[in-house]
Amino acid sequence: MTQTISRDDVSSLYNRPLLDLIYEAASVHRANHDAGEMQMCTLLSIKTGGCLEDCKYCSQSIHNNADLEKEILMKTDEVLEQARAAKASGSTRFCMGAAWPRVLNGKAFDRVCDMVKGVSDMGMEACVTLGMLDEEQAVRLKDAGLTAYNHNLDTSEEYYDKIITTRTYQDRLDTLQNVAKAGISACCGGILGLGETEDDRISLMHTLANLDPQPESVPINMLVPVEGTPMANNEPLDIFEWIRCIAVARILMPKSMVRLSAGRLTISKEAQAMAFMAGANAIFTGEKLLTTANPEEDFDANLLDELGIKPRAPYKDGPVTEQGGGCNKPGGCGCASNDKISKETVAA
Ligand code: SAM
Ligand code: DTB
Ligand code: SF4
Repeated sequence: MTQTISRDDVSSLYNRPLLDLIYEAASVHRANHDAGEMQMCTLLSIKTGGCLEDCKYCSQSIHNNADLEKEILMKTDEVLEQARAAKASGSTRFCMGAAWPRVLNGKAFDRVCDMVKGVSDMGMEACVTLGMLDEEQAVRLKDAGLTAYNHNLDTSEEYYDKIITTRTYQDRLDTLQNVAKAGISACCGGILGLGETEDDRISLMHTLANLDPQPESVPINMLVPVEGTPMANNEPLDIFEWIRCIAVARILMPKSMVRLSAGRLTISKEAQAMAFMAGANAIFTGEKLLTTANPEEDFDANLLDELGIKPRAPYKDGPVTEQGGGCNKPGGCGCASNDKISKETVAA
């Protein structure tokens, strides 16, 4: 059971001078993780476009007018080929996304379970993001070898209906609960730059930090403005506000992986380095996210090299740090693997 964190405490934390915040976040990072390691994840859109939800930022919604080629669910073999390529280029987590509002039982879901099994059997951490699901479906994914289920809250509860009207905040929380009940780790975060206020960002951080268990990983997406969506011309968010959120996430969720997700393509290497200092310890690599571009592999390899950061091994390889962190059990316990943990690692 996580301890409740008050909204006022999150607000005071958020409003601390930026450099103090980064200093504290860096200390929390170092106490809970190996700050010299970065988790490398690769994304693949396994079913693209045609989504019935009306998320105002998304290229894949039928309610928007993005110039996007729709694609039916990929074949398992094709997906596993891409997973193998991602592994060969140093990625340890493979995240498969489908533009579905929710999971429906049937052949398509059976196929996704096969993909999860295939990725897991390859020794990679498998993650999927398939929209809402029930507990039974979550159990099937777990049995197939799923490491984590990505389901974002996206923004604050207060701002949510300005962004999405076809499902509620509570729908999202219910799916997260089904994921937790099935014993799967949650990857849950949000998007910055949707036109939300500072209060909304505080509220999002407050909700994320009070999830029980806390998410195994917290993707921090910066809006990628997509032509044809209502958010195409949003004012870019101040980069220090992005870094502030990363630091707050690190302090409030010390054991979670904090992942720089969408939006890195337009963020300078200096700002990304500052985000790593503030506790971010995972990135999506590869030239494409789901439907939009990501930095080239060389850019990331050079950046990590310049900063002296090494790619981290998958949880499946056993403990990855002496200090723990990155546990793949719901809520994280400081261990790095289910059955290869030592008592010392858990206690650390
Ligand atoms: N349909 C599923 C869902 O929404 O849960 C999974 C796929 S959805 C594309 C995964 C996440 O990507 C969203 O929750 C959102 O946080 C992020 N995302 C989508 N489009 C984005 C954009 N243009 N900029 C930043 N983040 C975006
Ligand atoms: C998450 O929070 N961000 C990733 C992953 N989870 C699935 C997706 C980012 C998508 C960015 C827009 C696109 O490429 O379509
Ligand atoms: Fe559909 Fe997910 Fe895009 Fe929303 S974010 S429109 S649910 S694919």
